[in-house]
Amino acid sequence: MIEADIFCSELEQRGFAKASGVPCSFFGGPIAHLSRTPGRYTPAANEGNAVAVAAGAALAGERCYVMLQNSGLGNLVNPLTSLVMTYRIPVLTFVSLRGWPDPAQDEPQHEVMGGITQPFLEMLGLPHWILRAQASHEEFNGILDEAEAAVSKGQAPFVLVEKGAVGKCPPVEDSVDEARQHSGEVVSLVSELAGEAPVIATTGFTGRELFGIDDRPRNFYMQGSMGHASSIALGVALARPRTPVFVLDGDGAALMHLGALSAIGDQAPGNLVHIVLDNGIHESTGGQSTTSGGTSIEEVARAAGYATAERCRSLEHIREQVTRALHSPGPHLILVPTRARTGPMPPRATATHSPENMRDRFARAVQAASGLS
Ligand SMILES: Cc1ncc(C[n+]2csc(CCOP(=O)(O)OP(=O)(O)O)c2C)c(N)n1
Repeated sequence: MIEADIFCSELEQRGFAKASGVPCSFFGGPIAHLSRTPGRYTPAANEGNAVAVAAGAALAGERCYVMLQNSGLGNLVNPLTSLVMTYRIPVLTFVSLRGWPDPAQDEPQHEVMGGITQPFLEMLGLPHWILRAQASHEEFNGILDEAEAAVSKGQAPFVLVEKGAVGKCPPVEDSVDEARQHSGEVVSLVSELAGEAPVIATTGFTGRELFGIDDRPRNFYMQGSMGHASSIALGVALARPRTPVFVLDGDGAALMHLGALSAIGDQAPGNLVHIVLDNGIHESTGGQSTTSGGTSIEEVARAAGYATAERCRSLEHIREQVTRALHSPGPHLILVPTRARTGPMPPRATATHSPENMRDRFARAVQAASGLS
C-alpha cells in the first residue's frame, strides 16, 4: 500500500503538483492530503469536467492528474475521446477498480463497469497499468516512470487502482454546525409526508438512510447513476402527471448534472417535489467537499423555472413547504442544509432486495398510486 502523502509527493516530484477529480473512497487519502493546501485539488462536478480541467492545465503548461471511480468512466468518455485523444493532450488519470476482480464482492452497480474497465482502455488503445493493493514503493515508481514516459509522448495513460492500494489520510475535522438538520430526521419527515407517492433516493447514504427508516415498495433506491435522480423523477412525473413524485437528492449528485434542473424547469411537471440534502460534502465517499458552499442550488432552480425553490432551516419549515408543494403546481425545490451523519449507516438496500425486485415493486407502486393497477 502506498501512503497518501507518498502518493502525492511522488507525483509532485514528477511535476504533477495539482489534481482534479470526483471522489471515490479509494482516493480519500490523496484528496484529503491535497485539499490541505489551497489550490492543489480542484473538485470537479463530474468526471468529464475533471479530465477537461486537467487538459486545460496541460494546455497552460502545467501537469495535473485526475482521480475518479470507474463508475464515472461514462461521464469521462466524451472529453477523453473528443478532446484529450483528438488533440493529443497528455493527461494522467487514476481510476479506482470497483467491481473487480470479483464483482460478487462489490455492489451490483459496479459489476458491468468492473468487468469492462480494462477492455475499454484496450479498445481505445490507451496505455494502462494496475496498481495492486500489495504494490511496493518501487512498483509504484515503476508504473509512474512508464506513465510519465507516455505523457511525454502526448498520450493519456491510466493507472487502475485496486482497493487498498492507496492509504487513507484523516480528513480535517469540521465543527458541527448545530443550525444544520439531521438528514435522518429530514428523510423520515419527507417519507411520512409523501404517503403513497413515489420517492426516488439518490445514490450513497441517502438511499440507505431511507431504506433503514422506511423501506417501502414506492421507494426507488438508486445504486450508482449518480446525479440522475431528478431526471428519473422527471420521467416518472411526466408519465404520471396526477401523482406527486418526490426526489431525495444530494448536493454532490445535484451538482454533478446540474443541467437536469433546467430540463425540469423547461418541462415544468406540476407534480415534482425535489428535496436536496445539502451537507456540503460527498459524505458517502468519505466527506470530500462539494462546491455547494458557493452555489445556491435553490437560486439555480428558481432561475431554471421551478415554480418555487426554498431553503429550509427547520423541520417545521420543511413540513410547511412540502404541504404547500402538494397543494400547488410545481416543480418545487426544497433545499435543506444538513450535517454529516454520525453512527452506523443502515445496510444497503441491495442486502435485502435485488435491483430487479426494486424495479418491479417500484413500478407496481407508481402504477397503483396513479390508479393504473
Ligand atoms: C459517476 C459517479 N462518480 C462517483 C461516484 C462515487 N460516489 C458515490 S456516492 C458519492 C457522493 C455523493 O455525494 P452527495 O450527493 O453530496 O451525497 P452524500 O454522499 O453527501 O449523501 C460519490 C462521489 C459514483 N457513484 N458515480
